[in-house]
Parts: sequence; structure tokens; C-alpha cells
Amino acid sequence: MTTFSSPEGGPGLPQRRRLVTEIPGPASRQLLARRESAVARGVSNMLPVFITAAGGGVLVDADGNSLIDFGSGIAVTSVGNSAPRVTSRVQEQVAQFTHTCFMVTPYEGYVAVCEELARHTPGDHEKRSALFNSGAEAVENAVKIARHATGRQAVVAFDHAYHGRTNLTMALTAKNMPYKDKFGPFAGEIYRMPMAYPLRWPGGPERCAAEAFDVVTGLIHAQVGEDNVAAVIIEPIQGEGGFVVPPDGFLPALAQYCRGHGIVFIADEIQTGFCRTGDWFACDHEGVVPDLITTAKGIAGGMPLAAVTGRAEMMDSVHVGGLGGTYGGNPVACAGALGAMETMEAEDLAGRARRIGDIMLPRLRKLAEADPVIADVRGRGAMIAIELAEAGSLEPAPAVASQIAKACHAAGLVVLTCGTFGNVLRFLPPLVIGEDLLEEGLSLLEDAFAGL
Ligand code: PLZ
Repeated sequence: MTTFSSPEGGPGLPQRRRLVTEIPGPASRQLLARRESAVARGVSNMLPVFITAAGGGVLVDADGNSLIDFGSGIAVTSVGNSAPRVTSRVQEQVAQFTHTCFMVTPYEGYVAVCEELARHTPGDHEKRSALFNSGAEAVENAVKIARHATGRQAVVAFDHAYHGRTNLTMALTAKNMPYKDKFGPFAGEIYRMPMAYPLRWPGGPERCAAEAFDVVTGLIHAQVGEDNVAAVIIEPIQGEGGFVVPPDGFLPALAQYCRGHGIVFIADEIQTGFCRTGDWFACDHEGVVPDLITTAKGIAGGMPLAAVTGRAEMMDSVHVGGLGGTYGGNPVACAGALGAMETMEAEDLAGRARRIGDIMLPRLRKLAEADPVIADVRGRGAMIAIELAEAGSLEPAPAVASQIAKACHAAGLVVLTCGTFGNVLRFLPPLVIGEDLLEEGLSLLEDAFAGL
């Protein structure tokens, strides 16, 4: 077991699971009661333990419980919580100045983050970036840029897609509950296409890539018209929608189709980006080069930052002053991003992600062989999921997914669910998690299935 002596958060935390109360314990329950009379009900909690410190592969709560983290705050703390290079750069920056607004008086950190984005994102063409605060804001801006660059309006998105909770991104997001219900009317000129979802493709997984491509391009032709389409936006591995991995060949064909029709191909890598899937970006897996790429989450080790990076001529088609926002590319968030990207490179976190996948996938496949409720094991690197369905069918089993998640939480393992049908358990450990904790987490998951 890896142990450290520091009592603070960050990687100095003892890297072990330790339960000293029930989950949630009395201190968390007291905070939860305060929360209930002060915080809006619409903002939910997956697991109501209140965190006081976190680092490496653990979260420590107000009762002193130490939980194994298979969530990374939804794929954000890939470099670990309070990672040393992030905290030192953030501390330095926060003591220098906290804000000027880049649109008023610029500073180097913003430029340096854009340089790093140009270096790490797919393709060696000339690139430009613009920085924002959240993933949804990045997606909004990618659509604005694509519309401006093409003079077209239609945007094509997919079944099971998730792109955010603002008005335009709600329209792009597929799932009604909880994201869209009664929040309409939604933005127009959004067209939804079937997703290449191997497990659920009617013709079966082998035919999924070719058939899905034909269906999508046929529908675009018949219902929208290629010349009206500004952009096709897709998550190279879908996140909230269920960690749906399109079959090999689908994304390259789609990117090529877009190129042929003057359509901007936007890869939403907000969840998949920054080494999560075992490459710097999920598009790298098949050598796909998107015209625009949206990033957030893992970019800044937990500081709120997002970006749109893309072909220089497309990005710069927008008039001066057409993009921006008060806080976009805040200097403290930029310092965090420089620390996070430096960590990814110095510690080969893409390699760590591949190693995590190599450990997780065989154990989960073995579990699936033993338990017919597991219909699929999928994902890449440290973005892994299991989809649950009634034995011998594809009928989603969301109740089983939430039962397993609850059992894991009670045992001190933070797992998340996802999927259009709520029947997917997803695993997103910090890329710096110790292998002993990773193995222990998998054992707890196996125990949860054994206890069904
Ligand atoms: N695009 C691919 O995964 C955020 C959402 C959590 P924001 N996913 C987590 C929730 O329930 O709100 C996400 C994503 C992809 C866009 C977004 C949106 O990013 O930073 O949450 O706005």
C-alpha cells in the first residue's frame, strides 16, 4: 500500500480506503440538512458525503471516511485532486493577480494555454483557440464559430449525445430527464441522427459502422440538405449517454464526409480529452482530425476552464470582438491548466490510462461471464463502463445499476451511473490512482454483484 505522511489533501493523503462511520456519516448528514434548506433541490447529489480533502485515488469526507474514487468528479481530476504542479502554479498565480479580463488587458497564461492546446490536439495544421468557463459554453461557441465560418445554420447531433445544460446545448443533448424536461422551448436548427451504438444496432455490431454511416448521411441528405449543415457535433466516445464507443471506421468516415461537404466536424472531447482514453484525445485513436474540438473537465486539474480549438482560418473567420466573456480563460484557471498539462506529459498519464484499462477490462469481462445482467463491457483507457440489461435480452436494467452503485457507495467506492436508460455503471478513476486501490475498487464492485 502506498502511504504518505502529510495530513493535508492532495497526493499527500494516505492512499487507502477506510470507513469509520456508515455512509453518509453523522457529520455529512448534518451538512445535508443545512444543504436542504439553502441549496436548490434541482442541483442533485449522487452520493451525499461532504468532502474535506482529496488526492491521488481517494476522497476524504467530513466524518473521516476515506473513499476510493472511481469518478474523478466526472472525469475532471485526471491528474489527481490538488496535484502538485497544479496547486503550485495556482498558488503563485493567485498571489500575483486573480483577474484582469483577457479582453481588457491580456496576460501570458491565456496565450500559453492556447499554445499548449495547439500542440496537443489532433492534427498539425495551424490552429487558434478561445477559452471559456464550462464545457457547455465551449460547445455554444463552437457552434457559433461553425455557423459564422460556413454561413449555414443546421447542426447535426446524435442519439444519446450530451453537450450541456444551456439552451443551445440542451437542444443538442438527447436525454429528456433530468436535463430538458419542461425547460423548453429549445434552440432551433438542431437535427438528431441515430448513433453508431454497436450493442443496440439493429443489424448487429459487425454491420454497425457501415450501416450507421449510410443511415446518418442518408437522413442528412433527405431531411436537412448537406449544403444547409454548418456542423456535425459528436463525442468520439459518448459520456453521459452511456460510454457508447462507436465501431472503428465510423468516426473517420464521418469526418471525411464532412470535409467533402464543407461541413465543420466538431469533436466534443470535454469528457474524453486529456489522456482519459489512453491518448491525448479520443480522436487520436483512429487518427481523426476534427475541424473544431471542444475541451473542458480534465484540462485544468479541477479549475473551471474550457476551450474551443480549431483550424486557424475557421476560428479567425469570426470578427474581432465576436467571441469572449468576462471570466473566460481566467488567469488562475490557466495556471491550473498549464500545471495539469505539464503533469500529463511528465508522468505519461496517457500510458497510465492505458494501463488502467488493461487492468479493468479483463476483470470486468470475467465478471460479465459470470453474471448475465452485464450485457456489455466497453470503453478505452480509464473511461470504462458496463451496461446492464435483463438476462438474455437488451431490456435496460436501471434498477440493478442503481442498486450496485448504492452497494459500492456503502462500501466506500465512488462509482457513477450514466446512459440514456440509466443502466450503465461507469468508471473514471483519476489517472494517478494506485494499482492497489484500483484492484481493491474492482473487488468491491465484484462483491456488489455477488450480493445482488
Ligand atoms: N460535453 C461530452 O460530458 C459534461 C455533466 C454533468 P459542463 N458532462 C457532465 C451534469 O449532469 O451536468 C459535458 C460532457 C460533454 C459537454 C459537457 C458540458 O460540460 O462543463 O458541465 O458545462
